Amino acid sequence: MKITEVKLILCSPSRNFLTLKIITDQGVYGLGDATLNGREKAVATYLEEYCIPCLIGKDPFQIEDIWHYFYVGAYWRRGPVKMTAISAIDMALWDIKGKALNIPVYNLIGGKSRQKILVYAHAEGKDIEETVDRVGAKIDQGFLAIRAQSGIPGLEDTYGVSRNNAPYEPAVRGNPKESIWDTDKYLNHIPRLFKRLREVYGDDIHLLHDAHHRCTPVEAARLARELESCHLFWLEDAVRGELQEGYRLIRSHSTTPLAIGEVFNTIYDLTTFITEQLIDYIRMPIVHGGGLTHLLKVAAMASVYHIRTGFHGATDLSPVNLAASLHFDLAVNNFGIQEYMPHQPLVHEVFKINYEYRDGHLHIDDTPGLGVDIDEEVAKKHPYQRAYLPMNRKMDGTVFHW
Ligand code: CS2
Ligand code: MG
Repeated sequence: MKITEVKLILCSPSRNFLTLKIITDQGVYGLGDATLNGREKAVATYLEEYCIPCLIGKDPFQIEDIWHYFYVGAYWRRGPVKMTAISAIDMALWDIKGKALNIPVYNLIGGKSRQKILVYAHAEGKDIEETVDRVGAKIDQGFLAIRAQSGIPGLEDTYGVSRNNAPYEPAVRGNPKESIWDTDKYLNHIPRLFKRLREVYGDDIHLLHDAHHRCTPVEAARLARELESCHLFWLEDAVRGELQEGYRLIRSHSTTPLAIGEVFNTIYDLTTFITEQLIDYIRMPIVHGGGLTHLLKVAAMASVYHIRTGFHGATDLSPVNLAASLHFDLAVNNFGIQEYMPHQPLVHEVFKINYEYRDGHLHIDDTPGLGVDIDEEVAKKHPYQRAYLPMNRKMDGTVFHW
């Protein structure tokens, strides 16, 4: 089997997605998610200029060799653009292999370690009481794990909370939206939110929170310690992760489980986190973390240190990534939880999916390969438009983490 054609499908059914399609001489094709929110065309250019010409003529079954060809062969290492391109190629090759062998991808990577995949939903409100109501609504939908984010008194808006109840889609068309941020207001507010949630819903529901990279280590240590009595499933992105050893301080002050990694793209972003057991869950997703090939190695290393997976699964990661994640989640032993933020209905006019939500879990069928498809004609009806993620400024105007 040989690769004869490679296409990029850039579209925007409610938000931008970039999809790679690798076509072979036997008519079998594979799909890979290549979406990097706010930087889609950077990945498209990387693929068009530097990857696609080298893919033509290759045997798509040689997944491991092709991964290293594009990782080592490029000379320049790591980074979200390069690794998203490699991830998309990797996903598409696993899709081809599964289709050619008539096997769902999970059966190519070890088979089922479980029958269904625990997911967590998002619940957010403008204040504590609205967030409490929104968590209750998710419990009514059968979710067993819920991430709670709320507006912060004194701040006009904050990550994770949509305005006027619209579906939360942070990337906005036009220049980056700038918001005002104040960490002190945030740190005073969040413990109140979770103490209230435990008062209302008790201890059984898994509660999660995303600090979204905005604390310093000592601020995160304070927050994690104050949240200990609320027994969170995890506190996510407590501190930005470039300084891995920064998590030693949090770890020394609290037993609140910690998750990180959605902005990471290789194992090298995680080696200290893993070997010093500074975290409990790895969020680095298939679409940005080097594909199934790399994440299998990451999960294997993590398993030695009692660390589980908790893949990123926001709406800016496409249904192709979610399907690939679900195959992975089914198979690996040290699976923790999968983020599930349902895509808008319009997205499913473009992407045909083989998974569904039931009773707090996602279920994927045995369609060979990844099991998803893309309708290129419908995709053409939703052209790409540049969109940026927001950014924050502190009260004094200093640029800060969103
Ligand atoms: C968030 C994301 O889902 C999460 O945990 O951190 O919504 C993140 O803000 C977006 O994926 C950024 O594109
Ligand atoms: Mg996050």
